[in-house]
Amino acid sequence: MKHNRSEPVRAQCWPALLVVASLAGPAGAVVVAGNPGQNAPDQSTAPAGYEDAWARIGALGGGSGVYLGNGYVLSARHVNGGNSFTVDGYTHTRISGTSVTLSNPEGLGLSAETDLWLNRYAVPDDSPLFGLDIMELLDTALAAQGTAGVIIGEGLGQTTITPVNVGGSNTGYAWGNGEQRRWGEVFMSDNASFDVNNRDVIGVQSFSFQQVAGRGNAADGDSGGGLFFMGDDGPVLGGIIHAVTLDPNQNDNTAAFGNRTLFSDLSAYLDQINIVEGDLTGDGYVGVQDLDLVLANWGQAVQAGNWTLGDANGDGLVGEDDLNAVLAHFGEGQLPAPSVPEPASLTLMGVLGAWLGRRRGRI
Ligand SMILES: [Ca+2]
Ligand SMILES: [Ca+2]
Repeated sequence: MKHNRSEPVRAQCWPALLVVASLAGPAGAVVVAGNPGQNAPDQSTAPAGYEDAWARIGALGGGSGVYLGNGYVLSARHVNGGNSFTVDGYTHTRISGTSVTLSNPEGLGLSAETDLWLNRYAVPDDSPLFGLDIMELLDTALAAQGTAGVIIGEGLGQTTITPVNVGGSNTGYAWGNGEQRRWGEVFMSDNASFDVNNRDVIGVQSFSFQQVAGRGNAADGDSGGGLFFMGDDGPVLGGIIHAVTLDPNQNDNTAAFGNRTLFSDLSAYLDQINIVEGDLTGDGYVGVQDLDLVLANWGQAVQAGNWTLGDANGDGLVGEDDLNAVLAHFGEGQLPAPSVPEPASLTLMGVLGAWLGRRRGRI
């Protein structure tokens, strides 16, 4: 899939405001603003048109996650945990050995790992996620999105629905209790790279949290939640929530007007995420085994969304669309580790590299 990516720009001039470590604390859902003199809207049901995005958000570790399809959930690495992914009270169990921390592109001076995390979960046919197709990803840079986006996270709500003084000269909202899914409207600002626990993220920040009804900002526990935009065929996922900025005098556990939310720009990581479309076997690699699954069930009507029977797109039929899903990403992902022996010398490494090059091209 084609994508454009701007060079990362360091978050500038607000290191004192940049709070990233605090997100390991208690969970909190998106904080929503109201107009002056008015209560904040509830926004704990799906926004119109974004029902498909809403249905994919759940609780994962100390934060949130977005279901991408084929059992895969994308989240922020720093939320940790992740043995389960819970949506609408339904708990999905992680499949052993399917946890992958995504990498940054080489040559940009960034850390090897980024704060993005793919885990794969069993999705039985009584799960609310069963049969959902592959989430469409935005393939252009986030900063180019001048239009409103929607953030959705799962955690604790805000204690007040009217603004309170949360420190300094700012007003905003105090975080509260009561786990729920919530959404808020955001607008994108400049490209910015930031780091969370020393993992660099190519990303962007929102600038839009003001006293305007419906505007949202992330809170503790929203890390790993999604940033969505409206595409031609429904919502598309553009980023993941990682961190927020805080003002120096701001009280703990609050969201103040002017705070920002920091997102990864998934267009920089598309080639690592797109494997979820064609990796039917769940080994993090799209290859001949996945092709075999489609061919073995070719033309069959199967349980809709059962990727283990070759139905990658969840329409209940194994056919051309599923084949195309595999071929479009053939060779992407990381080859399963056991097939790569440890090289004993540089010479052997060169020989091995040549062999691997052929091998990658062939399967
Ligand atoms: Ca595979
Ligand atoms: Ca299909």
